[in-house]
Amino acid sequence: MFNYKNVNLDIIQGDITEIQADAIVNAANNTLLGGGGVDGAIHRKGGKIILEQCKKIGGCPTGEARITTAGNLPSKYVIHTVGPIYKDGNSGEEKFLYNSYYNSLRLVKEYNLKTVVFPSISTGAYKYPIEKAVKVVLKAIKDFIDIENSPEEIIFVLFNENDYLLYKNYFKSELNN
Ligand code: AR6
Repeated sequence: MFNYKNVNLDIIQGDITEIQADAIVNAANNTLLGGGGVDGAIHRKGGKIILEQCKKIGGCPTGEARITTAGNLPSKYVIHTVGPIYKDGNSGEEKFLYNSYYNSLRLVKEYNLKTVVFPSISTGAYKYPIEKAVKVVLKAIKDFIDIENSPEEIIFVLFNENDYLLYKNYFKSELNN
């Protein structure tokens, strides 16, 4: 467990659909109509109410975020954000990824939520190199905490052991605790 200012930062290895929190974040696509990876798992386990709400929302631009119920999942809400597809690193990917985390946290605050769980957005099907992504992630959440002093806890869930260890090592090297 790490912390930055008053916010607890946890890094765990596992399946995001099994975690109980106020909100889990979905690595969605612009249609918000589902897909593979985290998105597939969330819609499968959450049930069709999530898809129904996503249809009403009608899509989401890259870097933005939208919120729905979590249906049958143990959390209360799903925040759907769309990370960038990684091309060459010079196509605005960093800013889009930063915005995905930052705008998700804005919704967490707007809904008065205390705990939120993030997967590693864009580092699967969207091919963002995770060693680059983790730097953007920590920058975005620190900037948000600096300004908003919220939420109480942010959990990062990594699916495989290499990603988990990479996150842990990076957070350890950047945060003095
Ligand atoms: N729990 C936690 N992490 C997971 C899970 C899970 N159940 N399943 C996969 N991961 P991805 P993206 C990890 O591809 O790169 C979808 O089709 C995975 O190992 O889910 O943002 C959408 O509809 C990887 O490290 O998201 C979009 O079209 C990370 O989650 C597209 O994929 C993200 O992988 C979005 O691609």
